[in-house]
Amino acid sequence: MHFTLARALIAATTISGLATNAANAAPENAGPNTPTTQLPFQSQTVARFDLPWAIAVIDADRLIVTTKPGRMFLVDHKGGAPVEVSGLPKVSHSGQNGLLDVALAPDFAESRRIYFTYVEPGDGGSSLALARATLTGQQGNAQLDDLKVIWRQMPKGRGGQPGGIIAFAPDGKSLFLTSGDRMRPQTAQDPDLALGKVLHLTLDGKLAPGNPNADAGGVRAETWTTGHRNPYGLAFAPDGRLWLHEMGPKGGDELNLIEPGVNYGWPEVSYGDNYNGTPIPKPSTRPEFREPALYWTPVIAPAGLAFYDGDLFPAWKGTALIGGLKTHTLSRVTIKGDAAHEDERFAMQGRIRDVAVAPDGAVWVIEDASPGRLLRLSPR
Ligand SMILES: [Ca+2]
Repeated sequence: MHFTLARALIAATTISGLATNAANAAPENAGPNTPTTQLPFQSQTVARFDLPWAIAVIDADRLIVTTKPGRMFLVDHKGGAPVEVSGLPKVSHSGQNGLLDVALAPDFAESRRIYFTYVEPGDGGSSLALARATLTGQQGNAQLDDLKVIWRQMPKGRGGQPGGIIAFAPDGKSLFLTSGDRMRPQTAQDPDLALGKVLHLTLDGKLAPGNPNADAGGVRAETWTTGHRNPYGLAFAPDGRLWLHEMGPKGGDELNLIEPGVNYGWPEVSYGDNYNGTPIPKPSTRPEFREPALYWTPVIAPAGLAFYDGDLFPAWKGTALIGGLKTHTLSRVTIKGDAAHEDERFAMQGRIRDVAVAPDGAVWVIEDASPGRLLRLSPR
């Protein structure tokens, strides 16, 4: 009992230490976590797609699925086969590029508006684009109307790692968008390029008021945070704070608490090394860059991020669900203050590309494969 008390006192001291020096707290490496095959859920395969990329939940039964080659589908898991949505723009599909994220507008119930991202072809290569459209049609027939590209990354160029994740502010009045470095690492530190950044925009894709450099104009004004490599996860926690994960190079995948004006260090620092084996300075050597809350070496290749707020898995309440492309897993991460801990990692037998939580508490995931499964997870 005394031992427990002593441990509790040490823990309390450590936590207060973290609170006073959050930016420089040494993060935990979750890389050694071992996947469990003792799954607390059953997986129902609802549909299969060619390279599905993102899912957006409409209600307990219906969701939208994008595929990287450029198609979009409506799924009703109590209805028939998926219905293809027509009216999509031409996308540049190659490697990691293609049709990317999809998200319901905050007022979707009334407006039927959706937002989506894709890699747009054009002179000089391709670039990330954010579009908005109205989803119309009945069962068996769906299309996008009033399609408008509301934000474009310029200039166009080459390379994968596009980012492209959309997260709406909790008040529904603005949005956050991740952009990857397109495999040109130094761009992530260039304040005039919308690469390797989190951007904060209005619902019309314009500069959102209150940004840290709102008076600077151009990309600088749109930028919320700097120094990201390839973020495929962005979501608000139940307490209203914004979290992002991003893929590292050889090692050093990161989970980051996103705060305005902060520089997260890529490519100057990383817990990983370059693919050719040359080392990258570690974050502790450059205190001007924010440490991740958690990192993974070896990597999981994180994709998809959703905070569980349902009732079907009571033990998961408030925790983050993260897919692992490389590890074929679904991770569950608990966040306490500014620290994060990977509680468990479920073996999924597939490259998990996105994860979402439905209003009935079921968890939906998709698999990066052709065909790739759309799975509904519910308690055993
Ligand atoms: Ca970093």
